[in-house]
Amino acid sequence: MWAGDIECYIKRVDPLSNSYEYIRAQDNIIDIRDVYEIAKCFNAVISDDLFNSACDLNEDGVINMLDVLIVSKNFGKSSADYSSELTR
Ligand SMILES: [Ca+2]
Ligand SMILES: [Ca+2]
Repeated sequence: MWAGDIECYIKRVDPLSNSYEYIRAQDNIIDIRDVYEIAKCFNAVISDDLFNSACDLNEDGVINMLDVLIVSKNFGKSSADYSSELTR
């Protein structure tokens, strides 16, 4: 998947029972939910309880603007965009 698709809570609907649950997963699209995951642990360093390694996209041990930039670079992309990128 594109860098920036962070594991977050997504709604999974069961059409048979018409019920839903929230599961923690990557949804294969870079959107506002991925930005939100970074916002929740913004400025955290690797020794902090708040630190989420999934949000440290450049793996430098701190969640900051550099990680946000990686998300913004791929913002709006989904797995369906792979083929169009490859043919450019
Ligand atoms: Ca996502
Ligand atoms: Ca980082």
